[in-house]
Amino acid sequence: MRAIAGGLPAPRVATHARLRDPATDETLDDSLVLWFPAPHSVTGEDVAELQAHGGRAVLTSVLAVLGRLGLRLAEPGEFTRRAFLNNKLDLVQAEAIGDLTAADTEAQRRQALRQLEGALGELYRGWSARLLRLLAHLEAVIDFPDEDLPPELEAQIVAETVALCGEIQHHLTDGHRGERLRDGIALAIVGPPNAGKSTLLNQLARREAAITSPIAGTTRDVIEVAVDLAGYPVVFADTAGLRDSADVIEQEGLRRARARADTADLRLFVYDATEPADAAGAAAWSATTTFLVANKCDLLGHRQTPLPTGAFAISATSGEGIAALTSAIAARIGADYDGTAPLLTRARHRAALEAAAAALHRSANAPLPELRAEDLRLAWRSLGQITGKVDVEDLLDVIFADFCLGK
Ligand SMILES: Nc1nc2c(ncn2[C@@H]2O[C@H](COP(=O)(O)OP(=O)(O)OP(=O)(O)O)[C@@H](O)[C@H]2O)c(=O)[nH]1
Ligand SMILES: [Mg+2]
Repeated sequence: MRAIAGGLPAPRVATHARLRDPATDETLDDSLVLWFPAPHSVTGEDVAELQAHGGRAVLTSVLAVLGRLGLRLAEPGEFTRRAFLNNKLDLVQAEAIGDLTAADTEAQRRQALRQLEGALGELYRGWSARLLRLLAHLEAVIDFPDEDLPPELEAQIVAETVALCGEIQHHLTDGHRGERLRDGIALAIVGPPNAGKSTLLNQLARREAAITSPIAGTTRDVIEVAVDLAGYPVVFADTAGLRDSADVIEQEGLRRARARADTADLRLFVYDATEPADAAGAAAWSATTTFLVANKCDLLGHRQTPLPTGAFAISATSGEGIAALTSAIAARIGADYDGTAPLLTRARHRAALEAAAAALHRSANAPLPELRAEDLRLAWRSLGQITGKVDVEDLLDVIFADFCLGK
């Protein structure tokens, strides 16, 4: 800071400064500089911030001077890693910063922010603290068998172990909602050939993502489009029209269509409203997660064909009814995914929680206090790995590797 900006500004005050090359005294940029002495900085170390103009020439010359002063570029995620190592945040929060920089939609941003604010870490730390208390009590039972410990203590410890195990298992059976919000909610478009599935996909994607044609059997492969639907990340998958076919390529397309529809979180079953009998095909999937969509309503004219209950009448070519359909999808996703309880967001957390729950279950069923204590210890270590309390050196490289530079 002294070499390039001509001195140290007052701590945490944005200060106007000329950046100069100390070797030639040439002015490189007119900028703002900030000085954050440790420990009150983002990483907990001394941090100098230079706010240079963004042009390539300015940045190249400033970086060249900094390089000559012995500085180097940060590795991906290095600032966050240092902040973690200096106890400025826990691992769950560090991961939230990674998610926040990668968030594409409002729901993803909200989830990452909630995680960064520490709600998820707090939940896990709360469980750790309870576990540690249980462990301490159990150690007391083991180490001081002759002391006057309350006789019901052992039974209480087992009961509390069972309760904790139940809470963790409940958190685990969330239908992977938090992970889905990070990765996108899968929504498959299925139905008979020529029903207008691809036309609907193009409407939802607002671009010509899939080929449409009056020829039945146009779509063969699964075509995916990621869409920001009212703030939720949704991946729509258009699929081949369902019918019996002797064509081997089409058969493979049908296999993929069914597989995708079976594994999707939600489905749109699209049929031609002028062929009301086709609606019956929707019964192959659960009605609670399948929207029934009667397309080509423009062709019904004055014919008053009553629609099945709950069906959405649309015209994928004119766009009629699409807004009502998308808001119904968004409302459905909102009901499923917006909660105040923090959601599990990563497979890494899930694996550690599963290990913890399994150890607690073993502990509650073990015959001897020594065995129960050993499993409590294992459960505690598993929980600690999530927030970074124990044994995470080998995990750090994995976690910080997917960060972008400069974070
Ligand atoms: N009149 C009318 N025609 C439509 C509508 N939606 C789609 N079409 C037409 O129906 C034909 C089939 O549309 P596609 O979107 O290719 O149908 P698909 O369900 O993807 O068909 P496959 O890929 O063969 O399963 C095309 O000629 C579309 O222009 C609609 O709402 N009204
Ligand atoms: Mg198609």
